[in-house]
Order: sequence, then C-alpha cells, then structure tokens
Amino acid sequence: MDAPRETLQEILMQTQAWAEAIHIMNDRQALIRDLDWGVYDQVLFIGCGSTYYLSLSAATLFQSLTGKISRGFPSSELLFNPSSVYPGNKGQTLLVAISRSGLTTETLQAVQNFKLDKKGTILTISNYEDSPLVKMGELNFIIPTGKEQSVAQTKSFASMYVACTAFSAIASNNLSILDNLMKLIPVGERILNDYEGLMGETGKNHDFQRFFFLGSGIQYGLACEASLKMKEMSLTVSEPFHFMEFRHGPISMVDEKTMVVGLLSDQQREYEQAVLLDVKKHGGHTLTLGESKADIEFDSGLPEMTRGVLYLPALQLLAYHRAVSFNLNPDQPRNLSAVVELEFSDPTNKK
Ligand code: F1P
Repeated sequence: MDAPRETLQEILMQTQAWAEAIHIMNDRQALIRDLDWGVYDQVLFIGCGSTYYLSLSAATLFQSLTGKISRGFPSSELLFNPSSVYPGNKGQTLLVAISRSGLTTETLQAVQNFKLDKKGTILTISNYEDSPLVKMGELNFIIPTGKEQSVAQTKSFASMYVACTAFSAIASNNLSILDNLMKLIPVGERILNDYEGLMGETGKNHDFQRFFFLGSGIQYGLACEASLKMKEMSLTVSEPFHFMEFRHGPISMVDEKTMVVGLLSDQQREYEQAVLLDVKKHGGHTLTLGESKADIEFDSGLPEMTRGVLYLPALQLLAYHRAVSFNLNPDQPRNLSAVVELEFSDPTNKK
C-alpha cells in the first residue's frame, strides 16, 4: 500500500495553522481582556477525545498563568455529573468549549444545557465556521487552517492548543509569552525536519509492543493526546501517566518490549529522569522530549508555558510512521469517524 498522505501533510504543514491561531488571538485580544473576569468562580475547558485532552492541558496552563480556578472535563461529565463540575448553584463559570468540528453531540448538548441554566459565558475554540457550536458561543475563535481531511486530529489539535496558549497569556496579561509566540513557528518547522527520521525508525520498530507516554503539569494532557494518536492511528497498546504515578503500579508492565516516552519539564526534570532510569533498570526503552538534553531537543529559548505545542509534531510523526509500518491507513483509523454524532436523549431532560 502506498503511504497515505493526508495525515502526513497535515502534520508537516501544521505550523501554518499555529501562525493563524496566533494572529486570530492577537487581533481579538481586546475581547478577551474585556470579559468581566471578576464574576467567574471558575473556568471550565471541555471537549471529547483529543479536545478533552486539550482541555486538560489548557486548564492547567490557564490556572498556572492566571491563578484562577480552572479545570478540564469531558463534555459528557457536564451532562451526567453536573454536581461534580459546578461548585454550587451560585457563581458564574466561563466555559471554553473546544471542538475541531463544532458538531460533537456531547459538547453541543453540554453547551446547550449550560446556556439554558444561565451558568455563565460561553467561549468556543474550533476550526470550522458556522458550526452549531459556534452559533451558541458568545465569543468564538475559529482557526480555519486547522481543518483536516484525516479523522485523527493533528494540526487541528495543535492549532487549538496554540490558541489556548495565547488565550491564557492574554487573560493573564503575560506579554513575555504573547510576544514570543511567533517564535514557535521556525522551531516547530525545525523539529519536523530534524526528527522525522528518528520518529520513523522508532515507529517502525516492532520490537516495541507497548508504549507509555509520561507527562506532568501541562505535559499530562499532551501525553494523553500522544497516547491517543498511537492508539487511533497504529492500534498500538498505549497509555499515558503522570511521571511519578508510573512507579505506583504501571511499572510492572515494563519489559524489553516496552517504550516509555517522557515529555520532560524544566523544573522537575531530575525526578522525571529518575523514573525513566527505573524504566531502563527493568529492561524498558526510553525516548525523551524537552528543551535541552533530550532525544528530541526543542532548543527554542522560549519560556516553558509558551512552548507546550512543541511536544506534538514529533509524537504525531511517531504514531503516523508506526501506522504505515503496520500497513494501516492513519487517515482513517479503525472503527472511528471524524465526528461522534449521537441520537441523544438528554439525561437532564432540558431540551
Ligand atoms: C472529537 C473527537 C476527536 C476524535 C474523533 C472523534 O471531535 O473525539 O478527538 O479524534 O475524530 O471526535 P471534535 O469535537 O473535536 O470535532
């Protein structure tokens, strides 16, 4: 089978979508600053699948930069377990609904209920104009260059992640992040260029039968997304964990057929590398990503909270090359459609 091209092209061309996301957020800075920030008790980021994992990372980033309580949830939790999401009946929430398509039923239903219950303000981040989600949003950030032919999200995810980074920087008035975002573009292009070979070799190595992706802080949601790519595209057994959690059970799975990918931070690197050393002691293999002294080095000179997106391109290439090496079509993962649309009976019967 010829190597399918759509996913690869989308991965390789993604920095155009990053740049568009930065421009769109920059142009609309005033709308973000003008939000009545004092009234919100919390900020919720929601999505499904990839966009749920994006929500986890975005919420961590947002809270770290703004100091405002911020959490990421699967959209379905707002429907099925609202009491675990909303602290009480009082207080307003800023809801950031993230969806590539703007069509996913659980996200639409969660946003609709939020609106009917007057829980606060709805902000959306997506890639398609005029979607039902965008129609419900009070503030919409649409990055059209993130649109994809492929089912698995790659450049769309990265474009919306960059938008979340800019959103958090604007909300916290962190100009050092905002002014540096465009510097991500050449770094992303260099990573794609320099590490495709290594990702191809690692992906094609069928001695590795299971993968683990470790990340803490903002890297945790990104580790989840990298693990999902591995599952969707290459049907490989793969799981994400926080670094220090790995010793508490999952390490039992490590043997010479195991590859553990570490999304290294700057601050806690010593602890993270100690976990990877334990993996090696048990016969496992490791691959690291980080600003410096890693197998995949960003060498960006950018602050840590600015550069989360840099973990994505190499790990997307890893999943892509592994899929192709198994003769699978990464453009069209097994059993998966681009959007999950459900005949849905709302558990709260609000409609
Ligand atoms: C969410 C999503 C994707 C997944 C698959 C099914 O879509 O779960 O993350 O890869 O395509 O849908 P969306 O709400 O972000 O459009």
